[in-house]
Amino acid sequence: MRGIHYLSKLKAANIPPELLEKGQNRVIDASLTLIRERAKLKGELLRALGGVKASPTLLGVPLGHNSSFLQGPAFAPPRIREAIWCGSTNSSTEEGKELNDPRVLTDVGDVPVQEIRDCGVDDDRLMSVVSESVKLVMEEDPLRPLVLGGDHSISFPVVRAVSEKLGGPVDILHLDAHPDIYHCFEGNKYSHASSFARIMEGGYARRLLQVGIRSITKEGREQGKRFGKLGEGVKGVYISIDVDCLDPAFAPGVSHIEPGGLSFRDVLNNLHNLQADVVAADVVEFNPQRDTVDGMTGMVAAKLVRELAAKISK
Ligand SMILES: [Mn+2]
Repeated sequence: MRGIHYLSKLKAANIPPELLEKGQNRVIDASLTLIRERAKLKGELLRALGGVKASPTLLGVPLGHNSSFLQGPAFAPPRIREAIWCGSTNSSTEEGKELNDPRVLTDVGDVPVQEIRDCGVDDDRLMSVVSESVKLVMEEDPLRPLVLGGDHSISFPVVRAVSEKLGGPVDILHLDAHPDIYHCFEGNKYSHASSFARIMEGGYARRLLQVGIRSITKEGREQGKRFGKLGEGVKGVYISIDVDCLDPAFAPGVSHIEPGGLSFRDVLNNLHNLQADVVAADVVEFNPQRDTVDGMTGMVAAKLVRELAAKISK
């Protein structure tokens, strides 16, 4: 995607930088306004309905450019929504919650990642916009963010916002084939392979419990190993699910196919057995460009979101 970045190649040195900066600020303000107003409306409705303490709220972050390989996860959020509401299955979760009930699942839309980048906004600022969007959701009791990625780089700005908003670190349950704790990957500190290094060094999480890891280098092993009961003595538990934690037999539509993974039932058992206050969650790395023609991985990602919604809602 070129956008305004392309101006430098056109030698547009005569364009005043303030002109670009002011325009970028307006676009970012407009983007945040739509999320803020939708979150406000959903929060007001849920508080008027009453009897609800935690309502999972979808926030899409269609960002794929921090992938080291393919960028298809940028196209995932609309595919996941489509599969959540696909008529081939009903709207009940496995433990009997009703997704049609706005107390169980609501939505504030997507952070317009491509539109913001198209204006020449860099990643420092873009990541702040993602964090700000998550905070706008959390501003409205009882909404809790259920974030649709996107590649795994989005977990850093999301967890940062959750921790800053709650005023302390969380514990993280991280399901993935990969540890994603490279200090820097290919020179990119925001790489999808470095998100948990940024989270841990920022103090946004106390514990990181990784499940499903099967593609780990020596550096990865050395960066790991610290663990009691998840969520005790912290502000709550954050769940991050990389779809590639699953064996590719269950979820072929991912960028990094890594055989020997978890079954869908293994993942659901992990979720259902977790006894903790889940404050927010994400589902990342679904790549629709690698999915089967019938959209099988989209349905898998959607079911992960549905079951996470059941886990968060109360
Ligand atoms: Mn992964």
